[in-house]
Amino acid sequence: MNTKFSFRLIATDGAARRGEVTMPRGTVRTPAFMPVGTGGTVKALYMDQVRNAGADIILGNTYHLMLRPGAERVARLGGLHELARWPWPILTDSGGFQVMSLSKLRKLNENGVTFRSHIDGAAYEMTPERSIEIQGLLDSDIQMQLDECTALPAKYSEIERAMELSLRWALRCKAAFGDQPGKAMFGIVQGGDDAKLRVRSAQALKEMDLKGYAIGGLAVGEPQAMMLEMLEVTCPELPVEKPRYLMGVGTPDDILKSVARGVDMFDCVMPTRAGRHGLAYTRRGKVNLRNARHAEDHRPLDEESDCPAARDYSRAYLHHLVRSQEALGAMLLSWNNVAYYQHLMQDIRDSIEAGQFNERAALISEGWAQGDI
Ligand code: PRF
Repeated sequence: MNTKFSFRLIATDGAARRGEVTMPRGTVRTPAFMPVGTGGTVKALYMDQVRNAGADIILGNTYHLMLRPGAERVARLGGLHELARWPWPILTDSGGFQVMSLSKLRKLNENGVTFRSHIDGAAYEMTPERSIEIQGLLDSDIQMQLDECTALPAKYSEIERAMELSLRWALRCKAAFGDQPGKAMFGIVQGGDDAKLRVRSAQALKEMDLKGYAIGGLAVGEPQAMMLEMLEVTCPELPVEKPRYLMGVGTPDDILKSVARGVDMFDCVMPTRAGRHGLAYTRRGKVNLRNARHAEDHRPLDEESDCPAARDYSRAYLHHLVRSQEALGAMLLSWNNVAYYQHLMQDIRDSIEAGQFNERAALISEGWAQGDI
């Protein structure tokens, strides 16, 4: 068994990278997409569906789990893997981003952030040290530093302040994490839409010699072209021998274009959230199952898929389930979408190994452009 956290590059094609992140609980094939399991569940799915769809790792959230059921309670229950019946790797976000987007009455200072729970209004304090402590109680394999993510557009001075604060918090998180060979703590590059700040952040984090690097503060209101420009300035500053994770991204198109610029890992609520809202991802683009045109359509979403949700149920039935707000509608569409994203990643990995990434990416985009008939 592998006792150490490690990353190895298997192949590159232009800036696109095919690699492997290995840790005691398993190996993550990159480029990887991590389904989001916010509160200890990938919503509407059994863990064996998530695993069989091809996921090597899922994401959990410090913020949600500290509020409910509580980090110490998760630890007493044997940790998040045991509780949720997912024995493979788990990455946890640090909480800062969710505090800023979900909680009430938050106050941020040098030491951390105080806030009230969005569930019952109870007061909490989150510091870099407490975030790492919680992620340890959850027994997370890849832990994230506490950071401050600035929503865009924002003033330069505000972006700079949050980026510098995030660097100081990275140092505190590194110290709190200490030496845990089987696990990793990733730093998070911030710097908004400013190239100079992005470079400063990436270089300072590289100096800290962390086991991996996330790119945060993107997909927060800026156009896709700006996000891609920021990846183009950030990725070359990061060490080639460490994994790179673009947080909270994205659409299949965002993923293709980010892989082309050197990103290795992604997470997004998109496949599961879209599934709960009646939207299906397919090779021919997004399909809205609410639409009346599906009411008597016998065809499945994708007869060639190996996912039963895509292959074995008619669009007419899915339409009926979505319109009647049946739980099974959300379950089948989430399943289809998680499988679609995992197939996309497998396709990307294979094409990088074959030295055909650009050609394959163009074909995949052409498929979406054809549209669903
Ligand atoms: N920081 C953290 N989590 C995140 C982000 C960030 O900047 C984003 C931004 N897309 C998503 N999730 N800690």
